[in-house]
Amino acid sequence: MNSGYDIIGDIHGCANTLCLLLERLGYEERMSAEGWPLFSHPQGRKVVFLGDIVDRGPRIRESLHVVKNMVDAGCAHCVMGNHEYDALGYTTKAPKISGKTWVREHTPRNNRLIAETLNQFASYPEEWRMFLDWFQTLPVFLELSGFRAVHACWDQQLIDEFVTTYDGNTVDASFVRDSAITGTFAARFMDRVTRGTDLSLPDGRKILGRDGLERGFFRTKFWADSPETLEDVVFQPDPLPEDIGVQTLTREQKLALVSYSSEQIPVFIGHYWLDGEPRPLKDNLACLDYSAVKYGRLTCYRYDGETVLSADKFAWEQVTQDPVPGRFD
Ligand SMILES: [Mn+2]
Repeated sequence: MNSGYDIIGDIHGCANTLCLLLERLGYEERMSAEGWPLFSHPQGRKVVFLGDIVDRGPRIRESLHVVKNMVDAGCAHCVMGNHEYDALGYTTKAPKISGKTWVREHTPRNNRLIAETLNQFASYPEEWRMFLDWFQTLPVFLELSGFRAVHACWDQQLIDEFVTTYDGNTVDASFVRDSAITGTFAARFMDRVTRGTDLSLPDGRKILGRDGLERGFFRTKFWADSPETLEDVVFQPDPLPEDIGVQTLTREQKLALVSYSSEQIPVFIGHYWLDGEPRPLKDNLACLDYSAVKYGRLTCYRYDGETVLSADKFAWEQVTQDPVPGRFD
């Protein structure tokens, strides 16, 4: 008897924190045959992981084992994050016509982003291969009873188009290969659901992100109600320069935005590096990425069928610089 879902945001290798959070939520641990912990809930609650298990953090391999064990045992679902998609792309040869060698090119920037993951798997190549095969099976969007989950953006139009053409919610290897070709449906779809929407900065301007990367675009909300200015749609830790924020959205920009109206069932997303006290962003939308790997909070929403989300249903584990009573050393 399933009695609700605990939806958990981006883990990025914070495996000790993940175990603490699962315990806080009442999950009980036993050992699986392979010696990795398997968490399950005595009342049959299940977890929905919002993707981005890998990259950046200290215990990526351990995080993957904990998450996959739960999924394999039927105790959790996990949707694909942009970092799992990137790992697939990084290890998949691109079609010739794309002009690329790999679906995700091995540029210095991309190399740096995946380095931590490859490092931690350096002595376990067959395990890494196994997890890559597993990433390929992850749903890219998920609709369960009463709510939806996706890593970055629920774009109903693209999702409908996907379901009509491909039937289901997973992508196969050839879809990933096609996504290397600019302008294909596969490219637009993967980018939209795992990375969300963005707009270019006007006049070729660039801003330096908190993560040290320079970008010519900014992330936007897909749930803004009747936005008028760039400031109304920006959604990222780095604010827009003031003179840009006040600019009015053009017709093209408005058309490019995706909307998620208040009448729709609740949707949960990760991806956006929020900070501060977790709370719903709208009655029917919550982001559960509170920057755990940057000493933020590994965050969960305890969902029990409600149509209006509530601030008191968040739970989290604060990540500190002090070593946690670790399961994994
Ligand atoms: Mn992330």
